[in-house]
Amino acid sequence: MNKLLKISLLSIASMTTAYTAKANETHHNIHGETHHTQADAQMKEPLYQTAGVIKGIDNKQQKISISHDAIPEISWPPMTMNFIFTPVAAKVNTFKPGEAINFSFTQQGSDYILQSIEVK
Ligand SMILES: [Cu+2]
Repeated sequence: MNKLLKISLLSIASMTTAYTAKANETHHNIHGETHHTQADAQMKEPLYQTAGVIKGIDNKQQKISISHDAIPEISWPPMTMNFIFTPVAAKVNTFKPGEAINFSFTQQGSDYILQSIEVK
């Protein structure tokens, strides 16, 4: 009886360990997946580099409005438009409207994702 109890406690312990290991694995998978997706997106989606002036920053929507120069690669004239700044949010928060910037972005569906931003 005592032995049986020990065995069942042991199996609970190993189940817990297995569960923890699985949770860690999942956690790593999530991270791996994220990196993989980003790397994939960067390989699949071309990165466009241009310059512009910040018109506004909407922290709630994670969008930055930029009046950008023409982008010949995609036949864009100069215009003011929104970019999603989620991947570089920490950096965007140090900028202010009116600042001249160099920046890069990728397109994902109908969204334009800011990938880098620097003061000119
Ligand atoms: Cu545009």
